[in-house]
Amino acid sequence: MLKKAHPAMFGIVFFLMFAMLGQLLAQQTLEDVKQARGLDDNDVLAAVKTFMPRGGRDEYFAFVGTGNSGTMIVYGIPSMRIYKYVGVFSPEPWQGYGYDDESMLMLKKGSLDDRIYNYGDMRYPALSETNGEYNGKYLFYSDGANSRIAMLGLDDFETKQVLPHPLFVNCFPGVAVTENTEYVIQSSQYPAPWENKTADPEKEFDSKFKSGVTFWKFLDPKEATRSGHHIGRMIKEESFTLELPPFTLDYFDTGREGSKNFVVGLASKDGKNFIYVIDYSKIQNKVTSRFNEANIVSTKAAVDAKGLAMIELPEAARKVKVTPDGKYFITASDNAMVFDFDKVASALSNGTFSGKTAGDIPLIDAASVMKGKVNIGKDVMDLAFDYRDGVVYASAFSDKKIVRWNYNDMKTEGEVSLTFKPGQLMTPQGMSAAPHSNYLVAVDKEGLYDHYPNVGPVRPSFQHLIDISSDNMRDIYTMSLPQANIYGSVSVLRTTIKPIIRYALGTNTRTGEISDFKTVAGQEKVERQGNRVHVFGTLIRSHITPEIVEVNEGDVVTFHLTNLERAEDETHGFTINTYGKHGSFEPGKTASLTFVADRAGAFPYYCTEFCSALHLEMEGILLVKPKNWKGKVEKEVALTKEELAKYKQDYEKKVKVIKETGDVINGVVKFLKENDYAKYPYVKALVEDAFDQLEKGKFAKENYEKYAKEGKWKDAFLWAEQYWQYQVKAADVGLRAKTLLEEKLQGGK
Ligand SMILES: [Cu+2]
Repeated sequence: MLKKAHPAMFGIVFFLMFAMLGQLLAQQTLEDVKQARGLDDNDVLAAVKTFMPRGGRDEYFAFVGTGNSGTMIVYGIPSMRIYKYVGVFSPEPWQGYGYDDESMLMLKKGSLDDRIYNYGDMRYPALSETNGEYNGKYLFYSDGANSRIAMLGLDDFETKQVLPHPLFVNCFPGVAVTENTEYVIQSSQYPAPWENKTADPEKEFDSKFKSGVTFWKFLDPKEATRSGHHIGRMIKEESFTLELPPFTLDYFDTGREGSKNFVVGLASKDGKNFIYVIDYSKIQNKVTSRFNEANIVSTKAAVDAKGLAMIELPEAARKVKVTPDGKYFITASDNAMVFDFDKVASALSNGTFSGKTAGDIPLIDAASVMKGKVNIGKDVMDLAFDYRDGVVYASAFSDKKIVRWNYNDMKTEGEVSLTFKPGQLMTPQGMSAAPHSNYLVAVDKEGLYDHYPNVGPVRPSFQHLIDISSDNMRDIYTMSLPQANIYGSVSVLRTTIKPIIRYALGTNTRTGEISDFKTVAGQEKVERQGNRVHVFGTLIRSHITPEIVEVNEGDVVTFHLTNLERAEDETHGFTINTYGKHGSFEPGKTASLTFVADRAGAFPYYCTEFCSALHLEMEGILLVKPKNWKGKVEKEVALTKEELAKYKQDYEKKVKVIKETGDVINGVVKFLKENDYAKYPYVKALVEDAFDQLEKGKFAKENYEKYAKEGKWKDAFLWAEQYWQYQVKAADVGLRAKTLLEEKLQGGK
């Protein structure tokens, strides 16, 4: 079997034998491990650079689309730990995304004809910006496959808006934003007809097929909504699309500072390669027609307004990116070409053109606006910027290397050889005015397969973390991403993003508004109008209320559920067996699940998220009564004297326990108050959670006291039990607050 055992294998075997003969339980030293695993100092250094100690936080959040899976992955740099998959263009069952009514409505409205697509094509995201720098509030994605655009809120890392493109049936799977996120820009990729969807591709290509660049107007409300956070919106009515002749469009970028009104992008037609240059400030008020509620600016109107020109490139490029200072744009091509924005802008405004291309779009002579070019290597794929003036990285795919060069002096500064063909590149903060410079992330293609275990013909996608903090650039970590076809990514300083930990009670998380179906404890109910049944329920450890719901076969049923939790990380899931419905309810969230009860029977519903030790108790039954079902007629059965006495006894016992639990809580409260708990924000939040639980239990206390007075011992006992549940939760959170406070006091921090 072990014909060609790796030398390290012998090392491990010898080490184990030695360990077994000697001190069996002695801890290995660093040197032991290095020797046993065949590691050198560089390996150890790489491991230390990416290791995240307990309590440590990554410096950056990175966002990468999964391509056709239609979801987004959030990971940390430098640990490269994956934190989350977020549903964007495809349903995502864990979050109930595309399963609850709210997200289904959003996804349906976001498609051409109310259908829910189960995939997407998402490659190059853009983060929202203020003055050209990331503000950590929103993230945008384009769906190349199904012509959609999406906005995610970074306060909760959820998709908030999906819109269908009113004109394109095909989009370039990338977006860019203007300097203050006034516009989110999306373009077509392959030309297609707009108004009349059908046209002959051979006879009518030049007359009926079109391409275009869309400026989606984005509004970020300055005032908080009732839910306490901001939700921006792309507004179709205030957006416009520049119509272009049938060019195939590719990657584009936006200017900043002096070039802030510009968009530059790649275009090709009839074997020729161009960069289109748009000055949107010149064309935004030049709408010439409307179709499908979309504002259209014709090519001619844009040319007349001096807002559109093209530059013919001497060789094809795979990217065009604007430098962090906004002075240049550079092509990712074997000879990287650096173009001067000032020169391009004056050629456009002075009408200094060298000819025309399709659609009478004026051509700017490339040589007259080019600062220069630098030979990088073979099949250059992408560029990324550093914080240092003029520093740029370029990936040479077929040469398996990344080159560091400087666009100020047009000289190369160094390179790193790789074991794979590098594709897309990313530096943290890299697509903003303020890139950082310790790390470079590169997409792996055709990495040597013996570097990774074989998992069949379809491989995971790999991204490499390259340490660029010194002249000695090194590939220090390989991250594998399953369910992902990786292209571009973006990354922002983690502290720029301010995530929430709970929603205002009753929040519709897609709109940020308080849901009409918000339900608070004690107000759970079932309402029926004909065959339409609305269940208003609540979720809280460790109950789903109501616990039994009876409907008739054929009823249209909606479960409107609210998670009453205020504690951190207390999400509850909800599913009804075999009905294909699933929801995720983060603390405070309200969402609805609608279905036709078309299958008779008794169907358990339960919490699908491991929420506490009593998680399994979160269950109930949906009884779907078949047509003509008689069932058992419930009669109020009077309790016997003995039963009543037993309930009274149980009740008194429970009240005693309540008193004891109350004493524990009071002791904790006393300790917390004596030690100024409010000075410690995290402790304070926990204490507020605890009081919140007690407050919610008040109605249960009122009920048990009332029933006890009336001598209704069964009801009194059941309500006392309910109150105690709230008390236990409050005590649990309170004790966690106490422990934390003790730690703070001892640690002196
Ligand atoms: Cu639960």
